[in-house]
Amino acid sequence: MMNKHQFINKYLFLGIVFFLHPIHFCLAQTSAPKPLGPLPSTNQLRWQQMESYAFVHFSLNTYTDQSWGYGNESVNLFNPKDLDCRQWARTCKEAGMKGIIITAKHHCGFCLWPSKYTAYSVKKSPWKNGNGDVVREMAEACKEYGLKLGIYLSPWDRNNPDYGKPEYITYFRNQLTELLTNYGPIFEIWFDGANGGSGYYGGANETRTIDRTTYYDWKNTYALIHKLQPDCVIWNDNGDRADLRWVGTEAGYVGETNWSLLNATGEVTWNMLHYGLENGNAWVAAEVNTSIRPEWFYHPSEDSKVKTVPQLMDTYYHSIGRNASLLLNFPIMPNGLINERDEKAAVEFGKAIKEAFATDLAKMKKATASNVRGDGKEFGAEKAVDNNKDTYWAPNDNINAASLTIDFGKPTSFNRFLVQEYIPLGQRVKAFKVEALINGNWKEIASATTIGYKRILTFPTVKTIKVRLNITDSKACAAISNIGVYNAPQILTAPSIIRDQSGKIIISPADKESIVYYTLDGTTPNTGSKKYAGPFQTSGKLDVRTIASDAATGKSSPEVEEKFDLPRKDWRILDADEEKAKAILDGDPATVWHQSKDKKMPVDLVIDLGKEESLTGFRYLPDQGLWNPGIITKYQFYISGDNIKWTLVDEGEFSNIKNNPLMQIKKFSVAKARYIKLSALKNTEGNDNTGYAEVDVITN
Ligand code: FUL
Repeated sequence: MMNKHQFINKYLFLGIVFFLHPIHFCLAQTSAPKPLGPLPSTNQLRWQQMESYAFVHFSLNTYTDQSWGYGNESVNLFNPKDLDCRQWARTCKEAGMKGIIITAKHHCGFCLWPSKYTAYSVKKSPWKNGNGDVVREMAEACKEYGLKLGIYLSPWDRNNPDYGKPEYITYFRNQLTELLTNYGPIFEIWFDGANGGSGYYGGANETRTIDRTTYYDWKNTYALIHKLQPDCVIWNDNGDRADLRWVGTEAGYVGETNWSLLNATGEVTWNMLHYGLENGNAWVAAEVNTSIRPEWFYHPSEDSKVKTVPQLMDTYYHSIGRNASLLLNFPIMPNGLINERDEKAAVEFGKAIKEAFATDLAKMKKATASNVRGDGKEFGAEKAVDNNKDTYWAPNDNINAASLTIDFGKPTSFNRFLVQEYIPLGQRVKAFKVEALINGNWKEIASATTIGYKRILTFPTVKTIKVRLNITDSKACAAISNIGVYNAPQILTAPSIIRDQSGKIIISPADKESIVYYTLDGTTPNTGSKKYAGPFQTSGKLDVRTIASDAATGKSSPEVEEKFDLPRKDWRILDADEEKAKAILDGDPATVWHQSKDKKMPVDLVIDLGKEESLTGFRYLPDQGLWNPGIITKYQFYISGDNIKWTLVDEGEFSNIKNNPLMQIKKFSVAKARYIKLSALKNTEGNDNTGYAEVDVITN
């Protein structure tokens, strides 16, 4: 029999032995990696998994062919004869989207719901005799199609007489309350960054300046949202950090390096928006917003400019494939429907995504890793290919470079590599490579920096038995929840078309090996049409349509169409260094001319057309560099017969031109002239720099 002391000693000894036993070490080691840095909230995680959702832009602008309404447009314009929100929802559903954000109120202040607080809404419009509610119909359609509903409520209101005063903030919050209480769950609220400036403001017709970081008192507005809709994520481009961030462009892509981090306070530069901030102290994920057409609102002139499937797939890889979500916009036509071309493109886009990611060649394949955490079971390499987003492969702590090999078991062809971090533990990976085993050697096939929620790399097809994810740098040990390997069908991108100053048409296919066919008579091109054999001379107005075709597969790209007005052969830019200034007539959007900075606004651009023409409008393409200087926002347009006596034929603003530097098309009543003058009154930066990528006229 053991006495009391022997008994205690024995168990103390056994306890120490157990504590020092290797099994116990294993148990300690197999604990999960420690979370690193700022982490996503439950709302941000839920939102991120939605991946793609739609915008619909619909307002009085739809009826005035404008991008931004001034706030004085008549409510009588709003009368969508065939409005069908179910068509919008169906289209988005087929495109694989998970929700729709509706422009309940755009900058003009017109409300798509019968707000109690203003007469500037559907209730005063002829539509359904003032008894309609577009937000309600949208909410019901979303419900029917299993989509979530989001709200765009413009902080800038060009109609409201109180805009700029404290009273407006109460009005804004009252409207927010209506929208967040009467239409069911709202997944996202969108506060546009355009703020203050000229407007109708209840008849004042003036310019009102506000400080968008202080005027709106975001803190209390956020508190209201959290109270009314606790599951709603906030997108805000007005200074105060929200859940989601803009990516600094509306062209449809985020930086290749994309950290879901920013600093909670302080200045946000363009680089921070585009690439995130590696050591930021707040989780602010990226949302890529772009339109299926160049503009946000519907313009009939853009019917031939709907993005093609290859373009939309590029957008997909440059948004969802780069750790962002995709917010794709559909403009609504005056009749209340999405145009059939946009609908078709969206449905084909949905199909193309399904096809590209139909078969995951890595799923359940043999996976091994250079290092596995602890006993190798809980965080083993196989967790990255087990089709379970809640499990992950992780090496030991302090192992910041490690690789994972997938053995297909037989030679396998692929061209897409998808990888996901387990982001509840933070964003950790800084750099990685994808390598294939070719003739016994590891060969790099792609490399990248950040991963985040999802990263997809695209590359020419490779055939191999083994592929390796090689993480070369990580903030702490990686946590990889999923790897997918795919062999997406190749899709041909449409060529681009330009006409130079002399009238030569130049068609450039994206892939030099494809054959280009074109037509000049407005008919649809096919492989029986004229073959492009290099630049060719043209004269007069022209409609060029073209496709690229792959000789080996016989597959063709989507069609692209460009309409050209008169050639600018005899045009001369007056009072300028003509050699340099010619950049604005060469048809090439990439070349640009800036007027010298010593000029004072208004800065004029005077062009001699060589002979009298019958004019009905003009076109201005700003510098295409992102956020480049010299982008004109306010203009006057004059014409003259003799370069002495000038007549003003049009004036106004180029709305939203900084965020979306598209070709600006302005029309006026027909007038004959030999000289034109584009007078810049203001630019995006408030200085005297004026830049032009292209300037053109529209003739009768
Ligand atoms: C921009 C706005 O000014 C545009 O009109 C559009 O609504 C877009 C989504 O955001 O900043």
